[in-house]
Amino acid sequence: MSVVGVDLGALNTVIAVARNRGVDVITNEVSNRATPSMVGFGPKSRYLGEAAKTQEISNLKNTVSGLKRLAGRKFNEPELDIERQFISADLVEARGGELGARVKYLGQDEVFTGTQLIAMFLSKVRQTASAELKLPVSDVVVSVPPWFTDAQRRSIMDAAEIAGLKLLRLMNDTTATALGYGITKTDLPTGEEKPRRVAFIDIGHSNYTCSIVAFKKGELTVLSTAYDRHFGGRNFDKALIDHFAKEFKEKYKIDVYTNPKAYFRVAAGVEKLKKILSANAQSVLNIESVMNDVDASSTMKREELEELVMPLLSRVTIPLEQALADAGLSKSDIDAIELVGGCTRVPSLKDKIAEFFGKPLSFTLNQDEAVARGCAFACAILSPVFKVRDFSVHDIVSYPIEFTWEQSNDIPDEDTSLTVFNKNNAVPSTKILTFYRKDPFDLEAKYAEPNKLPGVMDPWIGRFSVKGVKADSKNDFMICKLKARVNLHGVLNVESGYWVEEVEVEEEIKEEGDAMETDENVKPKTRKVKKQVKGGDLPVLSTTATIDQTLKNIYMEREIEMVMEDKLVADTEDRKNALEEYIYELRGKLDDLYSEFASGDEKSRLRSILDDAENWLYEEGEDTTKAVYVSKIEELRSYAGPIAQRYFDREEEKRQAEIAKQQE
Ligand code: ATP
Ligand code: K
Ligand code: MG
Repeated sequence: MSVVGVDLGALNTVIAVARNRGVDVITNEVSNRATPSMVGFGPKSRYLGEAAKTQEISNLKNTVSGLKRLAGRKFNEPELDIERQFISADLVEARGGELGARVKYLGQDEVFTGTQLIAMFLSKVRQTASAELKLPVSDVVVSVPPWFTDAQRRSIMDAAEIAGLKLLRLMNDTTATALGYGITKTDLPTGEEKPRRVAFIDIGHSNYTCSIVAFKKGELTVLSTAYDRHFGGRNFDKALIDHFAKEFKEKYKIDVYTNPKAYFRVAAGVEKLKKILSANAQSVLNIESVMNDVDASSTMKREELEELVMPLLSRVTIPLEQALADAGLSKSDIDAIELVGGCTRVPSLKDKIAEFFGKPLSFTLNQDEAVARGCAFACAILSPVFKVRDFSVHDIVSYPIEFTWEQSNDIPDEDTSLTVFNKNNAVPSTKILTFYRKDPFDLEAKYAEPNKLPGVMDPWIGRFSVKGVKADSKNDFMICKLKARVNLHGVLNVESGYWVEEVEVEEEIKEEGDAMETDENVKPKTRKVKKQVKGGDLPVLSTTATIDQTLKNIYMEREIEMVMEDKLVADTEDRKNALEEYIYELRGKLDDLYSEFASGDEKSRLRSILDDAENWLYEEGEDTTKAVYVSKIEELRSYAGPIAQRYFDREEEKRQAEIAKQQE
């Protein structure tokens, strides 16, 4: 069994595996250590990961990037207009008001939900990992931003299931980074020593997170997490695109906003420019024939870039201040500041963060791979097949969770809501809720402070119907206990319910000081106390953002079907290439290896058969089925057969002669 960690980034996804000697990042089919987080659709198959990136510019409308930003979103959320600036496919309303993308797939318009699109990508991740490991892959830990809500987390969980993965844990990005940091350190404080407090800062393509984490030997505790959900490399890119679009309008009289292809070429160009400006004071932007046959070019100095992103740079310290305040710490309490994420290579960001803390920054972790590595460690800890030093991870709840219910007619002064998990409550965490009821009842869970959620969102988390509740024989209330748990994934469930009875029991009174006395003639003193003993279970029916199983099964079958379609297209392409290769190979052999075994007539006949086959391949045979290519190869083989046989017979003769000679 394999142990895999996945950093599902807005731009790039990194896959790490735990092996006996440690954690390694694996490479994909084109030997890259990160795979573009995107999916594309074509007339015959899907394009996943690298393939999606390759055809992106020629297939913008049918390519969906920034996948994780779609997780668990509703179509009517106003903030999605921000995502639309970065995603070229049409974002539309899908089943049940969910956000989806409309694409042309197999010649037809189709809407896939965000969850389905993420599932397609995770399915590719599974294939990449199992190709590399030469093992089926199922157990994974996947990272998410800590600000993900219950619905967003459930979307990733459903997507993983649709993709055929067993998700052992959804892990917050910075917590994964912290785990990777802590588990490899041998000098963490022990016992009464003051814990080591580290600020982990991750600035990626789309978002910025700062977590303050306390380490002791064998454990980490997240003290606080603060974030800016719209702060990352893509915001730098956008500022640059806007700048050059304006410049090109004046200089070349072209408007790249009106031409999606031109826009995306500028986008690709400025990302490169931005990276160069992290290491150089100045650079050039050259885009050949960007539109209307204009070759656009320009230059930029690092200071100009910094000027353009001033609105962003001025926000850099906000999450840092927030994280310190939530942790109740001051800058001087922080022992180290660890930076990860591609965007932390930007010098002005580094400077501002270092200036804020008044101390040098650390880059001891691999900036691009730390999250995936942390996830792989988490997977190893949770996997039964792997032995790894145990390391406890205490994470926190990002938004307060409240339960509400209808007032019982029998209890007029009962409250009807309770905040059960506060912000910064530990994760995982279980709380027992007690209700006095004579009838079945419903609970509803929601986020208590909707204005703190990532954008304008429905704060609803779930509805839990408690069944089997009734009054007892004396028409007294049933005492109902419900187990509410924020689990390892950071999602809320009412995991079980039961009712209890109050019974009177005799309890021994332990008097102080007499623990050592054993006078058998003195009866121990007792008193009567009320105790609650479990009576029986109460079934709980949950409705949450998780897709219901019937629909999930449909999605799963569909995903398998699409994987088969993709595979068939890939196999067909493979056989077509094999046919082409065979034609060239046979031609070559006719000139050398087989030359003395065929008559002039035979050769010219076979050559003309090969020419016909080649012409066929570029005409009717350009686009046909796998079976046709396979039979074409067989056909050519049969023509070449007699010649090849003569060659092999001669080779065999030679071999026998050799053996005979040795035995002499
Ligand atoms: P997110 O964490 O937001 O989901 P991600 O994990 O995919 O996104 P990363 O891989 O951490 O993001 O970072 C990618 C971003 O970092 C891109 O915007 C990329 O252009 C930027 N980046 C990478 N290298 C550099 C560099 N040398 N200078 C500036 N920016 C860089
Ligand atoms: K990443
Ligand atoms: Mg990231």
